[in-house]
Amino acid sequence: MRETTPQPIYLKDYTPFGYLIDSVDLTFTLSPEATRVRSRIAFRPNPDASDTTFFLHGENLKLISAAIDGQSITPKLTDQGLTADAPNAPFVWEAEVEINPAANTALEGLYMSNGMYCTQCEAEGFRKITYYPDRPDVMAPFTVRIEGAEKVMLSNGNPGASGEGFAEWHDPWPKPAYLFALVAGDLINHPGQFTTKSGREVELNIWVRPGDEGKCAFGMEALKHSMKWDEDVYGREYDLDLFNIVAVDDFNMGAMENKGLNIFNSSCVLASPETSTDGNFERIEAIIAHEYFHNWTGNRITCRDWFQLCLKEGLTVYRDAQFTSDLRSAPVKRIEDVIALRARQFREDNGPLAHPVRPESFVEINNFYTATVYEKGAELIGMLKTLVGDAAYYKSLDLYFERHDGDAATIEDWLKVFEDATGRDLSQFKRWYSDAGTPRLKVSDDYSDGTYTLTFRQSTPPTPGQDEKPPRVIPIAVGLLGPNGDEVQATQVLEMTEEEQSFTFTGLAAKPTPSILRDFSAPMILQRDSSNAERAFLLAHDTDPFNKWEAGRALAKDGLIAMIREGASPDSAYLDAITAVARDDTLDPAFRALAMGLPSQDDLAQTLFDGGTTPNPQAIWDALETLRQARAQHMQDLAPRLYAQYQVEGDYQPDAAQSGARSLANTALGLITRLDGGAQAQRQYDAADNMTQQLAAFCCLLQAGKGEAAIAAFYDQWQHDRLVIDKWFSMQVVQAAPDQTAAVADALTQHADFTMKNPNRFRATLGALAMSPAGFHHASGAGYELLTDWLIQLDPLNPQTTARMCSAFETWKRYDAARQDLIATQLDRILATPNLSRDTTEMVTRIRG
Ligand code: 0A1
Ligand code: ZN
Repeated sequence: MRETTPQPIYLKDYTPFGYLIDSVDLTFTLSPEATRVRSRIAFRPNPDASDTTFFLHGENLKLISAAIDGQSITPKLTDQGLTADAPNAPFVWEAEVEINPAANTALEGLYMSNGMYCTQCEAEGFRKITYYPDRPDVMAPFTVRIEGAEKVMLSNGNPGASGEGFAEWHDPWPKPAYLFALVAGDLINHPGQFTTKSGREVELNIWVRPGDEGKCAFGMEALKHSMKWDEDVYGREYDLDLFNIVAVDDFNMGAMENKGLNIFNSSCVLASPETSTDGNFERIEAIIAHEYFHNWTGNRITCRDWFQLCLKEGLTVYRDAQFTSDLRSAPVKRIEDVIALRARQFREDNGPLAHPVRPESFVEINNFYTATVYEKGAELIGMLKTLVGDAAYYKSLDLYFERHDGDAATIEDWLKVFEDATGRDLSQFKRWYSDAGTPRLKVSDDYSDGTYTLTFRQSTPPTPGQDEKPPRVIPIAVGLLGPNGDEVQATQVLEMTEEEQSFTFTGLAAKPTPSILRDFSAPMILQRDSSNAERAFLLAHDTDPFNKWEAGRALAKDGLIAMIREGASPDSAYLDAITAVARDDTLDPAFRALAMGLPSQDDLAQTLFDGGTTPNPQAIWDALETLRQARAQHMQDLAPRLYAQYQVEGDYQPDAAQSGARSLANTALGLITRLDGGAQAQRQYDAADNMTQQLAAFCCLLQAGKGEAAIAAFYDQWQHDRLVIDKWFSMQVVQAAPDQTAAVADALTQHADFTMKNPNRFRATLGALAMSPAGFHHASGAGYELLTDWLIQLDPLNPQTTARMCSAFETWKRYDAARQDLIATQLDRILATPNLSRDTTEMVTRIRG
């Protein structure tokens, strides 16, 4: 156990820093174990600040020297930084520190990855590089000189002088320290070029380790599309002469938007048809766009403090989703996003880690890069757009960029822009930012004399620290269908502001069927007692693709719940309706594949729990298996036809059309495998010339218990490719039978290629265990114990990744007493670990409750 409890930081305590910075000059002399960092920073008193304490953050730094205005000084040092007496006038701070990148396994600050120097400074990593006011509201232009023997030495902004053993960089745009980046190593660039709409010629590069240069072309095209899209849709142009992307193997997150020098987890940028699936391509395109879009939403306008994280993240996720919708299929993207939102954010919002989109306190900010801040944050932007309308949304965004360019802004600033641009009062909307928890929306209806009335009731369950939740404003998009399936009322956005509110529709010839929360217009749980017949009707006729999909999902879910709770047989209404959708060649194949997907084990567990039933993970798994088998039988004629019809001929393209076809064909392969024991999957595996086909077949073979040869063959073929081998690790765990999951994961941790120093590999193995509910929650408790063993081992090396993975336990209160006891024992074991990191302590303490 830690000696001292880490203290929370509160939003309400914000005060500005006592000094402004006019310029930062840094000189790095690189050496793996003893890098020297010299800083020269021009400070001046901040006229808007009352607290003039001169405090600079700094952690794990060896201070060599410090001076103010050329006079050597001896600052007062603590674990967190230093204080010194500063003049009440402009002054120059100079310091030299030594750091050890090779020993930095936490991957925050300056570290080494495969012999390459790399930085990660968001959120508070810069303080591990040098003494600095490491807070996002302190912005400054940076000039950087890197001295070293590395072939390539990069930093933010535009290049300056360079020569044998040195490279200089200047970033003219004032930025907070979290956007600082430095990369140095033996790298190769894949070059590109973009001309902005006002004629600026921008040099583009993707820098990779030798051997990876063949996997950059797709990322480069995605970058160019992103640059063009941001000009076309938001009027935002790039503002430097150079834009660099670097791929790094050891990275805690997906990617990072450092000004002019984005750093990517290699899994989020490297792509080739042979090694990446269609899903990988789509994700890479979205992440490249996301990081690029941060140049305006995050970098030019940054956050005043870390409580405002959703200001940049919610908006940027929303923008990248718009981009993907424009480039690919909007309905498919929306359905995928809602599946992910429910899986990650609803889960978080309904458990001990629930927090507002804008939290009011934190112990460790790294623990707040969450689905709530990102994904729910993006939903809030979408709701705002729905409420004010498209034209007013873009007008507000123009005002936001005009008013706040160069600022470190707040959610208040953001909402004020919308209020000023539209004349609306958004005080009730602000509750979406301050109140945690997923609201429930109960619906009832009534029809008489041509008038149809929909009555809604909103409520939000209590979350940690928040018992009462006043009603919020909710945009409820509704359409009505007549008895023959025609739409009698096109989509209309109802604005709900009360706890209970009714809306009427007149002039209807017959009682309509409502299609509620179209396009998932608000992140809520809709509670409506609806018949199978109504769901099948909406699945067949709804003109809103999201709600059409949702109807099928609800039908499947109701049937599964009845199977789990009452031992019912697979629902024939579902089987007939879903077969009709699968057969309907007028529908987008990608949509059909999504419609044929089933609710996840975790989604079913949450629904059972909400309905007062303790979920039994094994029973959930059994019901899903039974339904899958029944479906395979029900579609035994259709599946081979779909499989043959949607084989893609010709060159592989990762676009929406081809990937949709492959997705439907591979869904069909899953059905076929249940009847032929894997013969077709083996043929596909043997013939596959791209990773989508190979991995889908591999997955089917593992499911069918016929994976042994493929496991060996896959490894032989791909052992040189770390990203593909990550798939090999995770697929074996995910596809294991529940009573084998922990043993399979355990055995893989003994494999020569397993390393806990690489977050991707760790997640591929132990994250896969945590994401396999029946296996992880197996009654033996072996899954809990194995994960805990490894989290305890990882924590001293990499607290950030350890803490994030503790969320595997966040649903523990749903389960029976025996499982809760087993989990509590493991949580206590983590908490009792000597010198546990602040990150993990905070997470486990919150989960334990
Ligand atoms: N801002 C990045 C995500 C990110 C956050 C923290 C990191 O290290 C602690 C790394 C990346 C994004 O939204 O893409
Ligand atoms: Zn982001």
